[in-house]
Amino acid sequence: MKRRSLAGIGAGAGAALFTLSACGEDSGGDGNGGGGDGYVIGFSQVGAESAWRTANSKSVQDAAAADDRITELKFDDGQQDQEKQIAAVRSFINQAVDAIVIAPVVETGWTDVLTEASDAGIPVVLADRGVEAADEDLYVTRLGSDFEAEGRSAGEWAATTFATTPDFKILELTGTTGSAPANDRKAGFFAVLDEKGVAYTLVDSQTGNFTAEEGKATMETFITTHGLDGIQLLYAHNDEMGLGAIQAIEESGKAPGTDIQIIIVDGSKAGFQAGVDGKVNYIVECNPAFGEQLMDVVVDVIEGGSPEKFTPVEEGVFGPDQFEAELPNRQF
Ligand code: GYE
Repeated sequence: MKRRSLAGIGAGAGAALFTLSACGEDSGGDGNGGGGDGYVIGFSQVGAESAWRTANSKSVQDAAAADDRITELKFDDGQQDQEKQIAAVRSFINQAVDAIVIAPVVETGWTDVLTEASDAGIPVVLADRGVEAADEDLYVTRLGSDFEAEGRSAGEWAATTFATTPDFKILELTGTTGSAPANDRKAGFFAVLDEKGVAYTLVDSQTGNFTAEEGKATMETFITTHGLDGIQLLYAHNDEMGLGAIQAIEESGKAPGTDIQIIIVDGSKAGFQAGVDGKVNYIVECNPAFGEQLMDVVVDVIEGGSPEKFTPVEEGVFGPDQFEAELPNRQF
């Protein structure tokens, strides 16, 4: 493994003291985990809960394998369990990796382990999800989506679509409780409705933990509790929960996309197919394919760079008239 000369945390003084010999001879190692002399990175991933996540893991692993600057990416699947993620990060610290990448399942509860990484002089880069603002000094940068902007895009479409439906009724399937995308997709969505002065009622909002199974189960509870008559919109924070809910709606005898309109976030192949089938009405894209960009950020940080605190990945939005043309372009 390549050794950093000093316990810098990427930016600032540690960066300035990084010695050239550490990278001069080493860059251009054989990569691919083949025992070369490049960097060793630990990556604590959230889990494998969605097509988005699987595509994201593949993007990061493929990018690391193809990158001559990286000798090894130690990959740990946290199975949506913060304790498992913390244990993985501690193990990376013990192995004295060159940098740690974390996709934190929830926003809170990271202070101790981030402090341990900082004390060990190992820079931490957040990928995808963020942590609470109080811990901002304990990581170098976050590369991922602007989840609030995603929520705002969904809110813009809802405000326009239901502009002339007085007091329209909403059901919300939220992502993992306490996760950055669940918090921010909700906040952005309702901020837009409130700013625009649209009259709505949030009939119910419960988590589906970003999975199809839990999305379906929560939708079944919504249907039992409230029925679907008079409800105009389901806002699902990801594709899987939306797809699970579609099943529950169909099993109850209603037509998803028609009897109740549906917004999903991610834009997987399956999500777009549901759009082409008329079961989804609006898709907010969330882009998981940032592996190469992540490798550049991580190497930059190891070598003492001080990137912006947040780098957003590019994403778009899609309405019904774009679903069919876009489906073949989807990568996950
Ligand atoms: O939208 C969802 C996944 O954190 C952006 O996590 C990610 C979200 C994504 O489970 O499908």
